Amino acid sequence: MLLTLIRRYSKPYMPYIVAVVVFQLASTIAALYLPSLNAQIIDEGVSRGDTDFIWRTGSVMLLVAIVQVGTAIAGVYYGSKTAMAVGRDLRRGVFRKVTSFSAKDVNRFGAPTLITRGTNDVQQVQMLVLMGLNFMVATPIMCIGGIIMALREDISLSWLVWVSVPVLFVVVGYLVVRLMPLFRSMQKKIDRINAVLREQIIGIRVVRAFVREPYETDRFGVANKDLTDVSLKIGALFVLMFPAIGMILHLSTAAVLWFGGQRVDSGEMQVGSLTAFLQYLLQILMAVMMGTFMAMMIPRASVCGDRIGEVLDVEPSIHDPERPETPATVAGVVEYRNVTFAYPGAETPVLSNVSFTARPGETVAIIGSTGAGKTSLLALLPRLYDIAEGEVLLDGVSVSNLDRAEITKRVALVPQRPYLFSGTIEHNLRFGKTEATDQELWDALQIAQGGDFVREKKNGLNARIAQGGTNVSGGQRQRLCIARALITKPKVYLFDDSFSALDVATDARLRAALKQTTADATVIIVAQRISTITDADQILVLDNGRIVDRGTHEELLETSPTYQEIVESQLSVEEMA
Ligand code: TTP
Ligand code: MG
Repeated sequence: MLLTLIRRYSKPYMPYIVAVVVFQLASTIAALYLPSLNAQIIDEGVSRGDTDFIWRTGSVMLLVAIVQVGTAIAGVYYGSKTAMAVGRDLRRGVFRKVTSFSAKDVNRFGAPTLITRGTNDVQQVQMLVLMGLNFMVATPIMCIGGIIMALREDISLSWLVWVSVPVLFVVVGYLVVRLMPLFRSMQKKIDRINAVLREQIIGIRVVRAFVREPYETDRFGVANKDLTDVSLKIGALFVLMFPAIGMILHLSTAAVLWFGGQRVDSGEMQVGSLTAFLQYLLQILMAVMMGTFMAMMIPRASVCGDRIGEVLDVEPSIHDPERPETPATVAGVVEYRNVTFAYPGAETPVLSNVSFTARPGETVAIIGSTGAGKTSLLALLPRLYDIAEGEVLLDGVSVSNLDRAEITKRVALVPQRPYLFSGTIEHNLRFGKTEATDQELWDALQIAQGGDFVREKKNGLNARIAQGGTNVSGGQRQRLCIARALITKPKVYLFDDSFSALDVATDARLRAALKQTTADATVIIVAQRISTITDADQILVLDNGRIVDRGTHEELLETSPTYQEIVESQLSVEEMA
């Protein structure tokens, strides 16, 4: 999974990768050459007092050193460029995919983990690509080349290489194996922290209102402690790792000096060879260490790669039809034909056998107790969910055979939980129609009874809106959402309890103004207040996902016990007031 991902996303950067390989190769070979030049200077130059030789070899050495540094820098530069580009593209891939998700797909993962996958997980993969590009070429060459060069300097000390390299490998390998499961669990704990934090920040007002801070603090505390514990365990192993590596390096150095020193004493080896041998041994050990470090990153990054891949591989459960149909008319006739719908994973349907028709110029109202399925019913028209049985038709074509763009052109939904995006009022209003003129915006606001409060704002249309629209009141948010829907001038309006946060007078004014604008449109209103819907052409009484009664206000007053109950309950409330 990780490999497929990396391969797919690094393809456009092949030239960079080739550059990295070339530069790394050059820099490694130069690095391997340096100790041997050094040895020549000491053994052939200094010991013979040959100044000429020292100068000549010295300048070669300087040149090689410059090449080594230059190519190393270039290698790291292109490596970083590639890794960052891969990270950027992966993030973009995850983002694009998630935007194409239906509500069902998002629920399958949950928002927090989608966020972690698009950020932290991508970063882990990016890190591996960076490390991989920086060390992939250098490490094996340094290791093998180092061994060859060391043996060339002195073959009888070679046993030191055969002892120290495996010892280092075993020690670092052991620690890495212990670290891997910890890294894996760390990723889950980060998910958990994100989930808790997100929920608490979004629900902060509720937490305050119910004085749940201590409980929530505890809940976060547990998640935080979990993460801390894992990080501490990882830290403990790292604490072991560095002294262990240091000790092996120092012991090897001591051993080289001890045994090599004896050989120098007996004249079997020259001092320059000894220093060169020492440098090679250290280079080899460093390479082994880096290789193991990298090996350590692979499992963690591959966990992350899998998690990212899971998101990228999702085929969105709702997508545009392959051969979309185009309705003959753009009228806005809505028809539900024997619709039965259940939420994914739910056992019982929330809507059973719902049928009704709403024509242009008509207002259809839906009323029913909470949980009756009103919101669910509206969600089927813009195809937020696909239905199990029956058909939802728009201008005579089933919505599953329409391009979603075609649907949005005709249908505007004012959701029950009005949501605004961070930005300005203007930016939110233009959401459905970017080219709308300022006059259009003001007209829509006027109808939605939001003109006054926007005018009162210091910046008017440019007033800031916080994320989710939390810096305007519930009623103001509803009015802005209504205005946003009006601006698109759709054929079908869906108002899901959109007047609930308005006082009775504003509600009446709004409906009067709406009536003119929506005169030729199809309007489906979900409402709680009977007064909102008395003049509807047709009222559907929804109970437990079924339409139990239908008719006008007057008809229902006579025939529908359920409707009468609702009316009575509201009358008595009003009488009390
Ligand atoms: P809704 O359709 O949301 O009920 P409603 O709009 O009539 O209620 P209210 O007046 O309070 O706005 O929900 C019907 C049932 O569907 C309810 O039992 C909860 C369930 N449901 C889900 O399982 N998932 C969802 O995403 C939604 C919106 C509802
Ligand atoms: Mg609802």
